[in-house]
Amino acid sequence: MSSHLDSLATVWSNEVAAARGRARPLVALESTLITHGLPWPLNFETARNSEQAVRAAGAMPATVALLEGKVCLGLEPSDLERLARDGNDLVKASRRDLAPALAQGRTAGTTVSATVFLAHRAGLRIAATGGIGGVHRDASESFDISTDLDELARADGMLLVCSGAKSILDLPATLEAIETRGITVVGYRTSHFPAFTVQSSGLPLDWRVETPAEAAALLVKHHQLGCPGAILLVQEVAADQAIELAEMETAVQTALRAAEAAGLKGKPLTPFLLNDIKEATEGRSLIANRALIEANAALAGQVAVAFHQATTTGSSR
Ligand code: PSU
Ligand code: MN
Repeated sequence: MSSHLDSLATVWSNEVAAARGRARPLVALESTLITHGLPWPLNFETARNSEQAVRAAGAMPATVALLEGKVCLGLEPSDLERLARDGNDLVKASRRDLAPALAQGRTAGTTVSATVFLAHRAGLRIAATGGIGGVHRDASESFDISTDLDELARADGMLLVCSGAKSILDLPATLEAIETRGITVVGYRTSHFPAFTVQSSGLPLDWRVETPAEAAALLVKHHQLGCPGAILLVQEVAADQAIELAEMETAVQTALRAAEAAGLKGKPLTPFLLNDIKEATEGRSLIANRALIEANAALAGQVAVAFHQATTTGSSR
């Protein structure tokens, strides 16, 4: 007898369903950066270019979002456009928001925590975003630590490509919190933890790889061992788009003061700070943000293809 608690169906786009049927490599793309991270129309262009970058690498992009109470993996272009246009009016759904948002038929951008959870549940293993959330600078008082970190610690066998964590955060504390949770961090052609739109935080990493195949080989071992949690594969924003550390620090300080004056806390804080920094850098933070998101999608596509090859030819042992 079928129960009312049978697990919830995922709605796949036609293309993603077909790719899945043929066991092609898939990449989950996060969607809060579309709804709450970037303004229209840059968000739409970035989302489309990211999908294109995954395709160019030979993999299939599956942008993850909630549409009118349904879990969607892979969006039709018109749905992607709607998410981008309606942006801030939509829900910013972290993993804990999923059940209420679905029960109430809502449309939402999914954060890293929700995206990784939904992708993992659907059997995807590679995902991409811009920069993860982490430990906020006032966390010792506010307790504001992004749930991204806990979800990454739970998403067994996932690999998330990102440019480290956002520069608005306390990055040394964020790296410590990542270490405490046992999340593996690997630099892609870098030996330092990137700081989102700033190339380097200056914080050293223990591990680095030079090629997508090396990243895939590491993920294979992670699977073979049955290691819990996700691997973070981090790469720097391109040099010609990067913001200098000193300039970003000034912008972050100003943004933090503005947020405090406005009494902002919790969910709207990160979008508020990103927007304030955009103004302080005269839009250059947006150009950097876009560049790193697209580059991370491209790398995720390459790693997905390499992982697919490693796991289907058995050449990994
Ligand atoms: N990367 C970006 N822009 C973003 C985000 C990532 O380039 O807006 C989003 C992700 O969805 C991430 C979220 O999960 O920011 C973190 O939000 P918070 O600090 O509220 O946990
Ligand atoms: Mn938070």
